[in-house]
Amino acid sequence: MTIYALSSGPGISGLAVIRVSGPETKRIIENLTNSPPPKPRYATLKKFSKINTNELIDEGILLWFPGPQSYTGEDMAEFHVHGSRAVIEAIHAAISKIGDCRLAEPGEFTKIAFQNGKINLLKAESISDLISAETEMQRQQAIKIMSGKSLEKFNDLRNRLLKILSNVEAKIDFPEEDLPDEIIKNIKIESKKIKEEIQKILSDNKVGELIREGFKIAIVGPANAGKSSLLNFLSNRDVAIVSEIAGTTRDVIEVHLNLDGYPVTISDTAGIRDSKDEIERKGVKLALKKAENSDLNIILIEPKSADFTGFLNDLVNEKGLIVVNKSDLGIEKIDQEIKKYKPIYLSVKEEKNLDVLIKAIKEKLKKKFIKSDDVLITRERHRQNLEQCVFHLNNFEKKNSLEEFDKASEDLRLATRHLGVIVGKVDVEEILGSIFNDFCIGK
Ligand SMILES: Nc1nc2c(ncn2[C@@H]2O[C@H](COP(=O)(O)OP(=O)(O)OP(=O)(O)O)[C@@H](O)[C@H]2O)c(=O)[nH]1
Ligand SMILES: [Mg+2]
Repeated sequence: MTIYALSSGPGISGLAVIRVSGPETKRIIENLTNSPPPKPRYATLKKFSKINTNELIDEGILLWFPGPQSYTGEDMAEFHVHGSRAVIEAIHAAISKIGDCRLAEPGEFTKIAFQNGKINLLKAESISDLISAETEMQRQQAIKIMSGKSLEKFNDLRNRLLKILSNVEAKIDFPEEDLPDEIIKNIKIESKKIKEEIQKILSDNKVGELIREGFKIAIVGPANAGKSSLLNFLSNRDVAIVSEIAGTTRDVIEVHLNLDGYPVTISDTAGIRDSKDEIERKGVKLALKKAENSDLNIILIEPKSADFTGFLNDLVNEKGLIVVNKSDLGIEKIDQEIKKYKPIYLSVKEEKNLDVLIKAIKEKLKKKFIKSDDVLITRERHRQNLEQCVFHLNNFEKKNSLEEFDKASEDLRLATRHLGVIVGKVDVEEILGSIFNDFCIGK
């Protein structure tokens, strides 16, 4: 099957790139250009016409990549045309008329590249991360992983485990031959060393995942405190409805921001109060869930609703930043209890002290994003497999290797397998779906 898709972004643009991969690529080129494929990997100006009628669609650049020297390893072509919807649709329609061609699924080009051994799984993931990078930090991380930084490490650990495994299996295959004590001792030392290296990789405060997914900030607090006003200010546009009616926001509204290079996701949430309205009650539930799963909570209150009993009390912890909005209305009446927390006094309306709030947020970010060149984990998937690997190595250590060689080798095999899953060296069909579905079409 040959696949095709728009690889450049949607919407009107100067140029659009339509990518094709598969055995029919050559025929597509011949049919659309009425000529044989141009010199491989050379940009060639061509006229693209409708099939059968020969009516000109557009003029543009054609690139022909005969397999296996292509991104996917199959025959591939790129049509660079003018970026209007009509041109793109006409090219798509022309290609679709050729048998055995269909629109690509999200991430399918990269999936084929992986299946054809052109790239490993870590590289595939980092390509996806690079495509969706919104900040410099995210770009740097993606390119680091892409260039093989973590692949090398995981491969090295895996190869060392395989070596131990082969020693243990030799003992099973030739039980009458005694393994020298030296080797048995070394097996234990080396497996412990590997385990400790993995544990070190795991103790990274999840910085890699934080950079990839963005630092999660939730704005929570009582109804009408000015949460949506604050989100609008921070994102510099009107994303959320602001009104004097308490209970305006129901759904969680999320905005991705680049805060001095730090990737953050800010969520505005429903004001927390007892409500008879079922929809509002659902919104409050979502708000509390957001607060629970966030990295930082801006607890926004206003002077008159500064009551720290109930839910607010639960939110005051080390990831909570207490902020009193509407300070323009006077802060004299504020409770001593609240003053104790040294809140930030804000006025979104008069744009007062917002710089103090931003500075406080950045302080928190700095602590979390302690720059570490050792970060190798960027996804939960990597973490889980490494944890599983440690689990099996622990089991291995507990076994008396002299008497339980069979079971011990199974522990090692499982530990090795988990490292293999990270880089894609085992049967990974079941995890492929979840990885490549994150891509957009055309990648
Ligand atoms: N005086 C004053 N009014 C403000 C300030 N910030 C917001 N407001 C007003 O407070 C009202 C509520 O603002 P919102 O941003 O909708 O409040 P909210 O916390 O999102 O409210 P819910 O979504 O209902 O929970 C609006 O009328 C705002 O204009 C401020 O700093 N000072
Ligand atoms: Mg609101």
